[in-house]
Amino acid sequence: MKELWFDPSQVFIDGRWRGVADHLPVVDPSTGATVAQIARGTAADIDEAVAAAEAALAGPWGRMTATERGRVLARIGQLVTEHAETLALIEAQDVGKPLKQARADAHALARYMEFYAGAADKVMGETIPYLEGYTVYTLREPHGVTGHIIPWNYPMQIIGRSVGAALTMGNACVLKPAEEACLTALAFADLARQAGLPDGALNVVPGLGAEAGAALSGHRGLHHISFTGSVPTGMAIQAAAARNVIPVTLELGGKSPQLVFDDADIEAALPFLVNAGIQNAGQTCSAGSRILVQRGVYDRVVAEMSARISALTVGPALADHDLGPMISARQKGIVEGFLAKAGDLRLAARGQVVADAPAGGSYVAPALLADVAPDHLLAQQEIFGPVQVVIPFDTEEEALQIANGTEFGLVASVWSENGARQLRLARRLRAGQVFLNNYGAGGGVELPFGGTGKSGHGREKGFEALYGFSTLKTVAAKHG
Ligand code: TXE
Repeated sequence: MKELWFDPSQVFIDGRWRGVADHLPVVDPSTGATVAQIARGTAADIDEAVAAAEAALAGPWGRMTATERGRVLARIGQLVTEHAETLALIEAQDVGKPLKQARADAHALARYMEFYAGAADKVMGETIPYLEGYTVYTLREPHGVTGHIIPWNYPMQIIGRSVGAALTMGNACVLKPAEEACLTALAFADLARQAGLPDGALNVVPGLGAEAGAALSGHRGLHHISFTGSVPTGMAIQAAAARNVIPVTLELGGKSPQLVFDDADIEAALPFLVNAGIQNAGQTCSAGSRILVQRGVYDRVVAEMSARISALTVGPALADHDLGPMISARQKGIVEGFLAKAGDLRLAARGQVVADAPAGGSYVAPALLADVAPDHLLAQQEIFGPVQVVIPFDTEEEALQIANGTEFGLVASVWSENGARQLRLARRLRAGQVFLNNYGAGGGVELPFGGTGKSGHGREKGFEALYGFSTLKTVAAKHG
């Protein structure tokens, strides 16, 4: 891959690149071709990375003031901005994202650095009124060594919100990116090195989940672990963390509902009803993939969504179609498996894979399924593909029951011009984020993000992440 300026087959530990014995292929999902090699990191590599992180905390990184850390983050953000186009080209080939989405991710990564650079010296403790003769105050301190296990769907965004916040608070990070998509994690590490991030503050060890991932999540040298990915792997990571009694942030899946009422501005809602489910070919944890529509506008919404979805094209990432391929043949198989279980559900629309799409690519045409019962498998489980389901409802109470009727609780949206209804539902919807007359709020890095139920716990993004990536110390001074 000509955009790579570093050797991606290495691990990045203690500020240096180093070769390894075994490698894994980097497959371009648009073509199925192997385009590079990455390291198959081992438990020994993870040991070395954790030791480097521990040493960084005792060295220049651990001694930096919050202001100095902010300056380093600002320089990283500047370099990310300067390399944004290169990063986007790398990500498009590695993940199969249409180039415009990969560009948006690169800019989001820069924006995370910018936000956290500014926040670094604005995280404060408090003084607490106490007994006569005491002064009591709190300090926000880093956990220490933080582990970051991330998935393949939004590597740059997730590095920004997780590693960015951890570094802001002065933690030293060990990052295990997903085996399907490691390249921008490695590129980020090199940009951080160029920006002057002290050695060992960020270490990146690619590898398999069962090998490098398990070695990291169970490592006794970790003080916190943050994971984004599937529910079963999240459960394994929480169990591993429990054995070491360390805090965990889990950002797992979702089946996020969008509630469309008869009084909604349908024209305004339509792009969000379509895009929230097909963005990144539906491989988005916060995908608004359950569309609940009140009967009065049901036929219109299904017809207009169908028209838009039928017009969508799917093709190679660099050709910048509406959708790229799925990340892998395996993920394509998972989505096709769900579609095979659609049974006699009404297929209201299907998009098109372009005729000249390479035969080896993992392409799935987007689908709209209508008249779906709320308890149907496809309305309950995360498909992680470009499949939107539409469910009719009559009353607000019924809509709420359906919306809250899965094991997830990540995001929800309400489309209605009735302000009282918006506020009522914002209170009662079971979700970590609720959007009123929008979906996703432009991906704002400032907005705390995370779920309830099987969607996980803990919050990333915004200031809330800085509290999660730090621990609170209470100091009580008795002075007579
Ligand atoms: O996820 P995993 P996979 C969902 C989505 C998808 C399914 C499977 O439904 O179809 O998960 O995807 C690492 N110990 N999401 O298999 O296994 C792994 O190496 C430690 C939703 O890719 O969760 C990778 O770095 N680590 C999701 C990361 O975990 C382990 C995003 C994610 O892989 C490990 C991705 C182990 N035992 C998939 N096993 C979202 N919420 O955005 C794996 N890993």
